[in-house]
Amino acid sequence: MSNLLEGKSALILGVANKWSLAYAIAEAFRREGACLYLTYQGDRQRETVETIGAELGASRVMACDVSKDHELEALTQTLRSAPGRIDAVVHSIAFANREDLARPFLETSRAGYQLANDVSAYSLVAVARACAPLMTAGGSITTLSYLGSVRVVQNYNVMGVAKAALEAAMRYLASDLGPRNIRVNAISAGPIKTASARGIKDFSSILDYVAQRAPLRRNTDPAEVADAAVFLASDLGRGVTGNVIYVDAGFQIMGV
Ligand code: IMJ
Repeated sequence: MSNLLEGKSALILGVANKWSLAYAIAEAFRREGACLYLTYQGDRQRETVETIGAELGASRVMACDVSKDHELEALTQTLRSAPGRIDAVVHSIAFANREDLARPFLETSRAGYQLANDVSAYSLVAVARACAPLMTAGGSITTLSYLGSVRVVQNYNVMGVAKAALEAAMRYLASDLGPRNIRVNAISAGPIKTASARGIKDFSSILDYVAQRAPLRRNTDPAEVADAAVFLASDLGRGVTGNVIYVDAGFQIMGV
């Protein structure tokens, strides 16, 4: 594999550190010849992502908090001046209050529900609207989801509901943007030890449970998720839109 993304410009939102799925995706996109545009959220992440961007040979690293409309408008303006055209967008962003991932879902507050849905689901709509005008040659928007959107997963709670909204938003966006030859898909990754999984109760036992039962009898590697993202962003994925692709060692198909 090489040069599948030659001549393409890719915007990747959600690199926080080297364990981020967005990082693995950025690495794979670079390997395939894409020009990278990375965003980070807030000053705390700035240095880390700038260092990562420099190591990967990213063309640009920008601040963007997807919960702020004016920051997305500024992102559009910045990208309009260079590179001018975007071919691929990767949305790898989620957030819920930690307490909402620990208590019963029944206890979710209105504010906690709204926060999770705003940052984790609505942000895809906002990002798509900000980027679509720059995707003048068509292109691909890919978001990251998780099985908790369609099954009950212990402790996933409000994030599961937000991922269900994210997957539905992905389908409506695919319908709206299809006529412009912009494809929109989700990758539903198996559980992976990223910063987003750190401190989640019993995460290691979830990893063991999945590895024992998945058809491939192992967990998911970030590089496998990244290669699926390459496929979707590349011309190989030209007929695929509105889909949730499971990159999960097959776990999702299993019943008893
Ligand atoms: C997260 C919580 C509970 C169970 C979980 C996860 N499982 C997996 C995850 C089984 C795989 C990770 N995941 C898929 C996520 O979408 C995580 C989102 C997340 C994580 C945190 C932790 C720190 C925090 N807020 C968060 N918001 C969203 O404060």
